[in-house]
Amino acid sequence: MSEVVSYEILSGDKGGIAVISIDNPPVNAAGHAVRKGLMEAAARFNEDAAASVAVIVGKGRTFIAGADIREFGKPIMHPVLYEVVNAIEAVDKPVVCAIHGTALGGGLETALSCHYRVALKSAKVGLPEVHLGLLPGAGGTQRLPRLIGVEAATDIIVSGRHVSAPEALKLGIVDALDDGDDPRQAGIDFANRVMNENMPVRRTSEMEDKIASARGNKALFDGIMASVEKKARGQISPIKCVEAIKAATELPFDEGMKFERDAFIELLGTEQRDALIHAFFSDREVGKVPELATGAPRPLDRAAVIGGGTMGSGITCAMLYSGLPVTMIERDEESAAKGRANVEKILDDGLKRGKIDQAKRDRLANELYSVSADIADIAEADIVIEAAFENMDVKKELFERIDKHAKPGAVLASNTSYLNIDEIAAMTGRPQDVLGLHFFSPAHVMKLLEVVVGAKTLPDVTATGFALAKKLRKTAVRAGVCDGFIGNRILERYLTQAAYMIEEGASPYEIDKAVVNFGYPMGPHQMGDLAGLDIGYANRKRLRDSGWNGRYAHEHMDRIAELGRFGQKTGRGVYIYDQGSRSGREDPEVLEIIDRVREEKGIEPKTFTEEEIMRRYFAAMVNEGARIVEEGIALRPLDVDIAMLYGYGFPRWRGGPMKQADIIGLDKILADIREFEENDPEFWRPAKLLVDLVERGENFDSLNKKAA
Ligand code: 3H9
Repeated sequence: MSEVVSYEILSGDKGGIAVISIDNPPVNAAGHAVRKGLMEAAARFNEDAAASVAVIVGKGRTFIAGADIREFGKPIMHPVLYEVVNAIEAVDKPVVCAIHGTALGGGLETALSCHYRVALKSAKVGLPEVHLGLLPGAGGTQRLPRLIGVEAATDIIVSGRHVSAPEALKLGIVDALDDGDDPRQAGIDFANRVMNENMPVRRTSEMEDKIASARGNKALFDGIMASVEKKARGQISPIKCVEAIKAATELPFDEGMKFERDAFIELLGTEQRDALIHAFFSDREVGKVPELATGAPRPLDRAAVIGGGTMGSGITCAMLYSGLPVTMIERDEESAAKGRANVEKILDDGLKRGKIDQAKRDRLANELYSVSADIADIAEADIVIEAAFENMDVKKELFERIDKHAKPGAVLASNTSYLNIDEIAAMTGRPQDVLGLHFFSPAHVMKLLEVVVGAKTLPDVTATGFALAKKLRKTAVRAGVCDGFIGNRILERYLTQAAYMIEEGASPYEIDKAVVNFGYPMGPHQMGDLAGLDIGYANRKRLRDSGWNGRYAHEHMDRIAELGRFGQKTGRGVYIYDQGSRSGREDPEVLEIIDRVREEKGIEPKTFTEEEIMRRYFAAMVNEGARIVEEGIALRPLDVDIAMLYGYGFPRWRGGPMKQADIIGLDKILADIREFEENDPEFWRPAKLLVDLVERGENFDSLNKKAA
């Protein structure tokens, strides 16, 4: 047999059992060798007089995790998976699939083509192709509705979610659960049952009952399509999924398979597929940083957080949820009580949302969490995270005190979002133990953690930052020291560009609309209103107080904030929020404020198209991203992409700004920058890296590949 698929005969209760095992680590992806091996095994079993039932099972940690994603975009090699699954289903004797780990995508499609399915209780199944810009291309859209009905199948296919084995049993995706932890044995036991109970060959493709009521039901599909279109917001693949499921109800099975196959091939060629697969692999590459090769993480059994405000309490709860005991430090008893109240509010919210139950809420609040007004209580902590006011003097003074009380070997982190970690580290006698851990608000929710590595930070300290992120189920991105690190440095550039455009004639509402239509969940002004306009105001003030005197175009935002209009929390910001409403409406007074600023500056407003707005907004992002890579602040372009995807709402189906720039073409982005540079040379100096890449005919992804 093939190297990755083995075939053996065991004697069962009433005849031979052919055990077909897939062994293609790490996740048994159905690459060419696996497909070929399965095809041969199915043919062999069909002819094999020594076996009356077959079991297909995966070796190692999982059943098949899907098609081999690395093969997408390369020439197609037969047999393709849909040929394989059809061949398995066509076998004349019963085939059982034993599922453990995950049966995802092509893995579940393989299982659906078997005549029976048994799963370990811990297993998960799903069709996550939509997250890769695809649809299930090996019969998933045709077989799953036949097995469990159109509505349940649509939910699973369009959401791409993982379904637990118990739910899969309830829905009818699997026939039985096995209590043990050995999938091979579970498969053999089920095969014996098939023999003992004379269970027949049962082909999913021949099941028609569950789709009968959906056949020709226009209202059903119109409803599904309308809701999917609303959620998809620009994404193609969810729409194609619904079309293929509809085809399952309208066409004979073979024609439905062809419909699905054609749609799959069409999606394979899209930019969205390219972008989403880039995001998939970048998720995994971003954690591969040099320090992890040389430094093992330090212990992480107890933490201390300095500060109980919004950030401090969010970070505390993120750690409590992961099971890490936290001591919170505040400056006096009154602030300590406020800190506790902030933490309890988050935990109560978690309880309300069903994230935790009452017992867990009480254990986290009373056993894992404590608060103190004495900084000496950080003495037991393996990691101390300072989340105090964003002010260099405050932080310096705190780190001097932290240095006095933290135990030797403790990791000392600052949650600064802009400030120089090296200056902070220099206040201690152990700068090698200091790093930045930049959490995003709300810290118990947001996935991104920037791990900021200082000039003297030891590799094992950086490794501890990454280990903490993993424990908290966050995505860590390594960043070097500079004002704003990766994310906020880029944010500052595109917000500045937005402010320039407003000064020149665009309205904040036009900018938000363009950004939302690009795929962001909200525009920068909607975001500002949500976060609180007082934060940006304070940051700008900090910058100007520190002597910065470049071109300034945020006067309108300053004036809005100075009116006490801080956004949603005050009912008014750039938008007006009618009583209790979270979606704002446009405010004519804001437009008047902007008009007044323009008049004072003697600017004659001009109009902007949505395309003009996005070209400038996006080019500002890419140019700064390139500079950040060029300076080594980000290791690779993919680190910039991941930061913007997880911290700033950049649409995943565009892959991140650097990937999107590759897709558009770096020569076009550079041409845009050079065009803008003619009017504003100060802002638009093209990044050297961008110029070099264009000259060499390379792109950002070529840098990712070189670094791999
Ligand atoms: C599909 O099936 C299309 C079909 O409908 C139609 C075809 C015609 N291929 O995530 P991990 C690598 S589309 C290639 O760290 P975990 C991964 O890059 C597919 N490689 O482990 C990593 O490599 P490295 C639908 C893959 O335990 C290593 O395996 N399926 C694939 O945290 C370990 O992965 C999916 O979308 C793959 N399919 O999570 C499922 N999968 O070590 C995608 C993984 O070099 N996979 N790798 O960095 C997953 O969701 C997770 O990997 C899984 C395990 C949950 C399985």
